[in-house]
Amino acid sequence: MTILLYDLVGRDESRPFSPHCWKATMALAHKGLDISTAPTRFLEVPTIEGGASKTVPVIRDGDKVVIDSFAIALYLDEAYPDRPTLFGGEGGKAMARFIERWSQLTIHPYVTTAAIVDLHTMQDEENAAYFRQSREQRLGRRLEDVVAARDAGLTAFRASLEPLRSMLAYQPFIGGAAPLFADYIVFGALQWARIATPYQLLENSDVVAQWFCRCLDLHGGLGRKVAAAA
Ligand SMILES: N[C@@H](CCC(=O)N[C@@H](CS)C(=O)NCC(=O)O)C(=O)O
Repeated sequence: MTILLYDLVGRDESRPFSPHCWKATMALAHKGLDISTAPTRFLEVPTIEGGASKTVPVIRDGDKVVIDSFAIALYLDEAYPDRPTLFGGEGGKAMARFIERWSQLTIHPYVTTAAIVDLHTMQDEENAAYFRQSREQRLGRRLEDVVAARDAGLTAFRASLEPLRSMLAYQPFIGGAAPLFADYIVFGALQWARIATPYQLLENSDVVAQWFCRCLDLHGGLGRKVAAAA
């Protein structure tokens, strides 16, 4: 059976950009499950599945609707135990939660700083107005004032990735020899940046950039199906 993924898009349906939806996309591919996607714009999110969620990703698998990227990965491992694991067991689930919090609190704020104006530009008129209003309220500043800080923050952002960078001296993926959901969590954050903005967050020589390229190659180059922002 095909699993339906509600995937966040802007004006261009072929450029899904949400970090959390990318986590779900990679998790579904890791499991080798067939999917169809429902391109969803910000203002459509509250209407999907009868108003089941305020955010995407949301999946429908037969009768089952699952909300939240982490919950989706947990569900997929439980519902499809014969497919490749996303967590490698209970300890893996707990540690993936640490990676999720680290990514959300360390990587997401800087991607927001770097890409917020480009993310606004990706939306159609109605959704751009919603995006500006909701984000300016959340951030307490105009989008243009947020992005003005990106050059000043770049060195500190790159330094903040040192735990990941130094780990990559031991193993090619966060999951070890092969990727797990923890890899897709961090991948989602950097893929969000890659699709939204041409601003270069990582130097090409950075081992984190090399790990990210390995993730782009996974599952038949799924991540590369959307070109980097130019
Ligand atoms: N914890 C949730 C977060 C999902 C989330 O924040 N999704 C954003 C898109 S990246 C969203 O749907 N936002 C709706 C809005 O801002 O109106 C998850 O991991 O799925």
